[in-house]
Amino acid sequence: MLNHSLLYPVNNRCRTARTLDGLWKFQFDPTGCGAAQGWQKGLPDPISMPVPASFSDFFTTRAERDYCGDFWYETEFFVPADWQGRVLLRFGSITHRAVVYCNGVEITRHEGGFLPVVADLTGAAVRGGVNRVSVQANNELSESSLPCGAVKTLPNGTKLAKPYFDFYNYSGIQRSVWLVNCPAQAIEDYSVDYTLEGADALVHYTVRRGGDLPVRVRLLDAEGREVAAAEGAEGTLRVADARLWQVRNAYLYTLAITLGDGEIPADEYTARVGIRTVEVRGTKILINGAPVYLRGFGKHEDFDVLGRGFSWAVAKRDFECMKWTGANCFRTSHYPYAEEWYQMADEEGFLIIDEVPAVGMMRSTHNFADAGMGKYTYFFETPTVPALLANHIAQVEEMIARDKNHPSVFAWSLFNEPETTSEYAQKYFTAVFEAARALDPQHRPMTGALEKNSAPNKCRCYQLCDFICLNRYYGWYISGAELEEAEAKFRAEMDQWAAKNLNVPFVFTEFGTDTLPTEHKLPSVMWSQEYQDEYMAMNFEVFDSYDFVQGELVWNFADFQTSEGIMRVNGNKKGIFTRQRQPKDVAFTFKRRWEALPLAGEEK
Ligand code: GCB
Repeated sequence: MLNHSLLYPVNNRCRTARTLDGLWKFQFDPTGCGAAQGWQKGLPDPISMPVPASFSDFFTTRAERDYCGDFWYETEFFVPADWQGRVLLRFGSITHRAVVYCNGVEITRHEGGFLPVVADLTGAAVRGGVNRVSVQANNELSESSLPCGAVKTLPNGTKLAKPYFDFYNYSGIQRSVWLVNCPAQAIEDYSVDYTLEGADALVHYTVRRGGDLPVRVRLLDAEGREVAAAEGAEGTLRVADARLWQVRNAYLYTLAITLGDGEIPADEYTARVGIRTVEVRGTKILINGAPVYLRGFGKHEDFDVLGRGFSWAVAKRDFECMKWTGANCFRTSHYPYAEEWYQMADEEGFLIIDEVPAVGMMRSTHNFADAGMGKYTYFFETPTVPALLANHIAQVEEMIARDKNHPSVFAWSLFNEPETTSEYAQKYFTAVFEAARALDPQHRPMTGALEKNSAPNKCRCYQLCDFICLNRYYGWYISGAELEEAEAKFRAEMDQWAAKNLNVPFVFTEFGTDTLPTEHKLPSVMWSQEYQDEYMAMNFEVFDSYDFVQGELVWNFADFQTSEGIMRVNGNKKGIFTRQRQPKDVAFTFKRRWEALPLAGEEK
């Protein structure tokens, strides 16, 4: 189990959190000599670099934009003399791995670019003085890293990232950095789980704390009125006439946890929680006992200039666009997003399939096309697998620890499009699912997104999933431009799934066509807006023919940046919106369809 706290920073009587976002110092370290040369004591020749942001798209040369290897960030911060207890630095993420130093001393190391890095500076930071934090980061990909890929080294020594996945290898400090002061004996973590009893709700909670100070838990309604309270590190709150967190109609309570029994607590943590239950029963996905048909998007954290850098403004626009289409769900393809996305989803009543960065588990830079054509790369038959598995499970653990209390998160996705047809893959994913199932206090459904080669008669991993997620491109990668043939093949596959009588829900987690907003053609051709529309019409017909299909998350919400190649025109253009978040024609088709579907609580 994680022995440090991933709690999102808050300010209150016992805690202070200040963001260190702004302009940091930055330097590439192509030969990896920085640590040996003492760069942790001050960068020799830095430039300035905004945080949070990916470094890539600020630069005007290819060498800098596509840089692969070690790179350093550095900034200074003041720690007040009166800060008692612990001093922490919390990075929302550092892509893909990092060593954090404070005043030249190594504090922590972290593997994985999409989950928080917490450095405990208590022993190293000078109180009442200015301190230096240095971050030695690295963005290389390998077959034991998540996401998976390789590094190509050119004859002159330059390294290039070769992702086995279809998004740009954006890197840097892409999420906010917080300087946190909290008590020495602090609230480290909490979990909530719910059961409904008629109009009442039971909130089962546990609090993990340092030391053994008494715990008090209160639940406040949206007006700040106390509706339930309990003592103890574990217990149950009974909420009479509970207002539930409903899909697209969210209601949030505040959970207030305190330590100690004095007038002023020894520690205090407050969080917004939503009371709701999740269940898969037969072919239905139930929220608060009522079936919900998922409609929405696979997304990316991706925007002009910022790369994968978090921006409240972009997130706000994305939610407004999603609401406008009538969506109720998105998948955090292909990695856990910045926590602020989940906070907004909690407020807006969106459902999230939260995905670990297990993508590229197939040895191909074109795997999005190769996989569907049946290419097989023996990915899980290699010696790197034990290291990959350990890393995979560690990231599942961190993701669940970080996101488990968000009402928006209703399911975990533990992979995207790996090879799943061998006994090796089956063994690998059995271990991942077993580990994951032991971690979630709410026992939410677990799943993963399966590509075309994971066919009903070949796939050995769908059996692990509580609902089955299919990424299917009939009419694009398969029989592109031949929609009749594509539909026949699509139905043939769906008939095979139907014949299995699995009695579980199916959700399409990807389907789509690359579409240029400039292209119109009558009759349609691939890449034109008209083709995107016709393709969707065919897909909708197929979805609607199988009653076990309980959701459609189109690929992708918006156009996004990828590596270069003959398959991509300055990025992937399967967006329903452009990269600037303006609708393509097909967005109106989705709006019409989705607004006509019941939002939640009714069958389609
Ligand atoms: C897929 C992948 C996704 C790609 C998409 C595509 O199957 O999961 O990452 O971007 O196809 O557009 O090819």
